[in-house]
Amino acid sequence: MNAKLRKSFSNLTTDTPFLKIYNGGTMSSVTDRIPHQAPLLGQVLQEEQANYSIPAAISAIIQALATSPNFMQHAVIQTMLEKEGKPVDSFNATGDRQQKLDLLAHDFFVKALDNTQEVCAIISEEADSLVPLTHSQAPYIVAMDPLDGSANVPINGPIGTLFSIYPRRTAPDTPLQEADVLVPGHQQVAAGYILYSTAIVLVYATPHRVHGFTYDPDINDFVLTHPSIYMPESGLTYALNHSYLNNFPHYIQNYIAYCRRQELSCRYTGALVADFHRHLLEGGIYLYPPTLKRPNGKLRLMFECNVLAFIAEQAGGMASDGKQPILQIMPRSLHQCVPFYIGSKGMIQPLLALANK
Ligand code: AFP
Repeated sequence: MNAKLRKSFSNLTTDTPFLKIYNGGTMSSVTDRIPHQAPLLGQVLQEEQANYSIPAAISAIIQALATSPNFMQHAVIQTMLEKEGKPVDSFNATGDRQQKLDLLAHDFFVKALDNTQEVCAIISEEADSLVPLTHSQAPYIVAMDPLDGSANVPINGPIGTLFSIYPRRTAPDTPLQEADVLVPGHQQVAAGYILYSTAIVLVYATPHRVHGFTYDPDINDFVLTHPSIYMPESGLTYALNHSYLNNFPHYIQNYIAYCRRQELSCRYTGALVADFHRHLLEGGIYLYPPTLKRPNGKLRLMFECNVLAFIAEQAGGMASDGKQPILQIMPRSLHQCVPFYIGSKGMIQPLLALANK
């Protein structure tokens, strides 16, 4: 520890606020490192419970999902060490090649959520149908994409996990059916994502606020680094796969021409979570339009679009399929895909004006 920092620590007493943040941390463990002034995930969730009546079960579910950093980092590293980053011969319900890591991540989250005893079933991008959990009477259903951007794993690019929490609509003693979870995204009570990149970040939204946290490996916890996020009205980047440009509808081609005239930068990582995170913080727009090969686009309404649309709307942004707000779409099937446009209001609105001309 440098002399200046040591001096500032010598003035500390056990009543100093940041020491209390460590709940049980000792003087010796905290003096080994620069202190956080900011609260931890559990504390923020507790505050949401107290001030906004967010049910304790929602906190428990988010905290269970937040246990993934160690697992995910080890699983990715192990995959690379064992040269198992290459795809295996298995496909999920929408025909994407599944990597071993996709399935490991799915299993990890199923166990973590089952342990909360608050979730009666999961729907997952990696499972063809509803996955019932042990506590069949529990009040919530979680929709998730356990591993977004799996094609980035072999090149050590960013990857993510997306999740939505829905209240169970049917009586606890009735058997749950797939139709029970096919509800529009505005019925989510919370949604979020974890972005695994050089640092690991967790963002969650409730109907009240959107908060961002950064994982601190020294304390194995998430620290509040981005309180009450508001998505800027506009930004300097757009994200889409340019190689399909000639296959996009004309209004999309016109919109991209407009972006290029404004000299906006194109930034596309191959992981929706990473592209969205940039736009959430700095403004921008992400587009996955219909193509000839994929007339409904590639992204799944229940596992990707609804999650991010909920976060975007709570943060002042917008999400649409070109015709209606994403959160209003009544899903027809678990793995339904929809065209997807999401980002800053000031960038989505001109796109919708072109779409509806
Ligand atoms: P994978 O999880 O199969 O890698 O797909 C990632 C994704 O769903 C989304 O995160 C990307 O933005 C998008 O697909 C990339 O798709 P294209 O390769 O068709 O551009």
